[in-house]
Order: sequence, then C-alpha cells, then structure tokens
Amino acid sequence: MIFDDIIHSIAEGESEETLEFTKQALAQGYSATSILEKGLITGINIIAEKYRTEKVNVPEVLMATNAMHAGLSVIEPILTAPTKKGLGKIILGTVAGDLHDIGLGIVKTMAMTTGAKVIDLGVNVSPKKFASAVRKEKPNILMISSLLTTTMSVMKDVIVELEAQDLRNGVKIIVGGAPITDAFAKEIGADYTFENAFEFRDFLKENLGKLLASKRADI
Ligand code: B12
Repeated sequence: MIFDDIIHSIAEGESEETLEFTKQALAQGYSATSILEKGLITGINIIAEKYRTEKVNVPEVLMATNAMHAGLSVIEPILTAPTKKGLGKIILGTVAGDLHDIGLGIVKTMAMTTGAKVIDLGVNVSPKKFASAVRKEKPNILMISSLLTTTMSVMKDVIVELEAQDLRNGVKIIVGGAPITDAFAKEIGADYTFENAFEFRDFLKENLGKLLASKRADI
C-alpha cells in the first residue's frame, strides 16, 4: 500500500523515496489531502512518538522532517489556492525561544488552501516582531504556535504587546501546538485554538467569509 511506503520512507528519513512515493500516490488517484493526512502526517507522528520515547535522536528527527517536506513539496501546489485580493491575510509564526515548525508548516499549508495571502514569520519570533508585522501587514488572522511548555507564556506576551501598541482589535488570534488547551487559549485572551491542522481547515472553510466581512465582530 502506497501510504505505508510513504510512512516508512519518512520514518527512515529517505527524502527521495518520500518524494517518489508521494508522486506515485497522486498518480494512483489518491487526493492530496488524504496523502497529507494518511501518509505524511502519520509518518512524522510516528517519528515524533519515537523521539518522545527516546527511541530515536535529533538527527533522525531532522532527516524525517526533510523527508516530510519533500513529500509536502509535491502536494502543496495542488492544495494551495491562488492568492486572491479580498480573501484576507494570515500571518503566522512560532514564538521566541521555540524552533519547532513542522506542525505550523502543515497548518500553513491548510491556510494556503483558502486563497488568503499567507505570511510566514518563521520560528523564534519575538512579541515585538509579531507586533511590527501586524502593524505593517494588517492581517485578518494572526496564528501563533508553541510546542514547548517553557515558551507557551510567550503567546500571552505577544497579545500584551499587541494591546500595548493598540493593534489587538481587528485581528483574530489563533494559537496552537501540542501543549495548548482551550482553557489556556481563553486565559491568555486568544480568540481560538485548534488541536490540529484539519480542525483549523474546517473552521476556516466555514468562517473565513464571515471573518473578512466583519473584522471586529465575533464569529
Ligand atoms: C520534531 C521535534 C523537535 C525537532 C524540531 C524540528 C522542527 N523543525 O520543528 C528538534 C529536534 C529540533 C526539537 C528540539 C527540541 N525539542 Co522537540 N520535539 C519534536 C517532536 C518529536 C515532534 C513535534 C512535531 O513536529 N510533531 C509533528 C507535528 C505534525 O505535530 P505538532 O507539532 O503537534 O503540530 C500539530 C498540532 O499541534 C497543531 N499545531 C501546531 N502549531 C499550531 C499552531 C496553530 C495556530 C494551530 C491552530 C495548530 C497548531 O497542528 C499541527 C498539525 O496537525 C516533539 C514530540 C511530540 N511527539 O510532539 C518534541 C517536543 C515538542 N520537544 C521537546 C523538547 C523538550 C525539545 C528541546 C528542548 C530539546 C530536547 N530535550 O529534545 C529542543 C528545543 C529546541 C527549541 N528551542 O525549540 C518536548 C517538549 C516538552 C515540553 N513539555 O515542553 C517534546 C514534547 C518531546 C518530549 N520530550 O516529550 N524537537
């Protein structure tokens, strides 16, 4: 089964194989979304669990990450809708002190399926840098990721910085990452959190129009 091949090639960190198998899966008629969900994300989650349980080390994780990106490069152009004016702007990044960007990359791919303009600030982004990007770009949505319990609190710092610069109103803030709960999102004053990229995609499909129509209104 082609999904098993994709999963196995990611676990082995074999980028060229992942690229090839992803192409083959498309040629066999599987949708880009199903390849993402059942192949690439499943593969990276297996290596993530092995890292968590100390069965593999950092180099294996980085090789698996490269392999996942190789597969992503094949399906991203299919998933991505052409950017259209009027479909809004989304800024995203991982907080200062945190270098994890695999999950955010997947969420970004989902954001790109909407046709909104997506601006990626990358990893290790300080509250001031988030704020200056919001000032300059005036996005409809700001998405913040954190994978570490030690950097979660920086999400709050970002919101405080936006408030201090009078930039909080008019931008919806979505936070996410493995340690982020609904209660935490609420406590720091974020608007939403989603457990994974697919929940986020479903939310956007249903609500992006309403969100653009009324920046300040609750949806
Ligand atoms: C890959 C990884 C790394 C890689 C990162 C490579 C990269 N380019 O991202 C490397 C090896 C560099 C790394 C380093 C470290 N890591 Co690390 N890492 C992981 C690992 C194994 C997988 C994370 C991952 O990518 N998962 C796969 C993706 C698809 O899932 P995800 O990130 O959760 O994203 C999904 C959702 O969370 C959500 N999501 C994510 N962001 C957002 C944002 C928004 C807005 C929304 C809506 C949704 C959303 O959607 C995504 C897709 O569905 C996790 C363990 C784990 N099982 O999670 C540890 C883990 C996060 N790391 C951990 C730690 C401690 C570290 C280090 C401090 C060193 C160490 N001792 O290992 C350093 C810190 C470096 C730094 N300053 O950031 C700990 C964190 C513990 C904690 N409680 O804080 C974990 C949990 C491992 C563990 N020990 O249990 N790590």
